[in-house]
Amino acid sequence: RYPDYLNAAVELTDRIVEQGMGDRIALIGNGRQRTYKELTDWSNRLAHALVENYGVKPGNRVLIRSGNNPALVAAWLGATKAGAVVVNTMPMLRAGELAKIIDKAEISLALTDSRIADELVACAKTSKFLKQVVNFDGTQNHDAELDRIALNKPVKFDAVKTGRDDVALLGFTSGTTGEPKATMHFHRDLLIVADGYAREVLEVTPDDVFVGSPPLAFTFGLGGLAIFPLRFGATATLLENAAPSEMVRIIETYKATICFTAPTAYRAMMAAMDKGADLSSLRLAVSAGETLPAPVFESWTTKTGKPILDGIGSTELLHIFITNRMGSAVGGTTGTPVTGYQARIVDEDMNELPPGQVGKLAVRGPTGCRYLADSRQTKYVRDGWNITGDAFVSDENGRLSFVARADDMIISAGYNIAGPEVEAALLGHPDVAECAVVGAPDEERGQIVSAFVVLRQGAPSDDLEVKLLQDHVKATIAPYKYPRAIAFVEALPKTQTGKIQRFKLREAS
Ligand code: 3SK
Repeated sequence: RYPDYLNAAVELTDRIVEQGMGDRIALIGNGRQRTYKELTDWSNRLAHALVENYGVKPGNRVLIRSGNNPALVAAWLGATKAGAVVVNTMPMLRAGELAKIIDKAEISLALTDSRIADELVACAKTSKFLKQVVNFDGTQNHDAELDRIALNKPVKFDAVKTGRDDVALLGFTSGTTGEPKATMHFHRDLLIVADGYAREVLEVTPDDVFVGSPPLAFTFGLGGLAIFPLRFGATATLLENAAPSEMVRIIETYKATICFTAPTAYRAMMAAMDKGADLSSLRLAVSAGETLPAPVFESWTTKTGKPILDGIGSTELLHIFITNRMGSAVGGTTGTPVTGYQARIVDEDMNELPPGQVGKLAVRGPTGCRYLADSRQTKYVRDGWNITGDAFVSDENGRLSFVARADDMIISAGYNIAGPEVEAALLGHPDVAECAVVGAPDEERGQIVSAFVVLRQGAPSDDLEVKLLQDHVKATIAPYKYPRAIAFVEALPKTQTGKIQRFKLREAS
């Protein structure tokens, strides 16, 4: 239902202005607000600069490096209008990690927030592909090279007439091996996730104000904090430091209505509510990236009267493809497929398993999965189905529940134990702030359940507390699942997207 030719960036800016919404606020960040008209003009000027001064041609891959700020969004839209294939990268990546992405995507031009240019400059010295590193000012307080050049360009730009199936974005995923895979997304994919999930499930309107923590370099953040608001003429608030306290401040200041973040942040926001924070403007809370423990879902629902919508997506499929919905959300479940997507629970031979049986989640839908030049395509995509690394189970009504990352199943004395189930039980104890459970090698049992626990302030970290938590788990779920080892830690290791790095804990066990 999309025309043969479309440029997604035009649909997210110029088209909104054409619809009479030019004066509405598109972006808030770094102390400034930008209307749709301003964002449209800004991205058009940048597109001129990229084509005329840096020689960008349709199909060229352009890397962007920045934290979440309006300048990143403008650069992404400008490069997309110029017909480039954009690779958004996490601001924390080091030169070695960037070099792998640059090589894989054959990137010749990189645009960077001037505050974090060094690692790219280092890459350019040795890269066989990267020839130009161009600075922009992420703070919008002073000019960097790209800003100065763009300032004198016209505000109208004839966007490159890209085909709807031309690649617009490469999403990088590092997986567990550290060897990055790039997934290709077409111009139409960027609109499908908005017209599907955001329209159908979130029912976004121009009056919505989005807030959240995921980096725009992660497609969860790009969707939730840029594509979804811009598709509907709504407002995105962007935070370079999206600590829960900052999100609370933004919600209170701008009366944000939709929040995208991970379970840990929802717990911290509930603690802020206990101290008087007013989050009543939120009409929707979305959680993904980590499975949402049922106790967090229950407490949030009790406190706010609204559910957290847990969902699962992937960089491969661009955004959320299975989700709970308002009015029917059930804690501890992930929900049902978004319209247009199909999900199956399969065994190793791709046979579909009946309800109640745990297997691997396979998904297919209009937005993926297409790896760029990667022999792993045949391993991860079979008959059009993307085999995820997640163990899931479905009930008789087709409602799907996450069981564990395939790697997070613990086999102890012949029992199959899902780490996340033990985590959910531990999180039900009031002394536990956060936890992660892994299998640790054990001579007698093969593996034992080993828990790493961050305690709430004031809880004692002694043998009695270990016994208390073990007894709590035994009283909550089948006793054989209790953690035989418990270590109290200050913090859990996490990726930049907030996922707990259980492999690091496994190494430490
Ligand atoms: O569930 C996830 O981790 C995810 C990944 C990419 C895009 C969207 C989501 C929710």
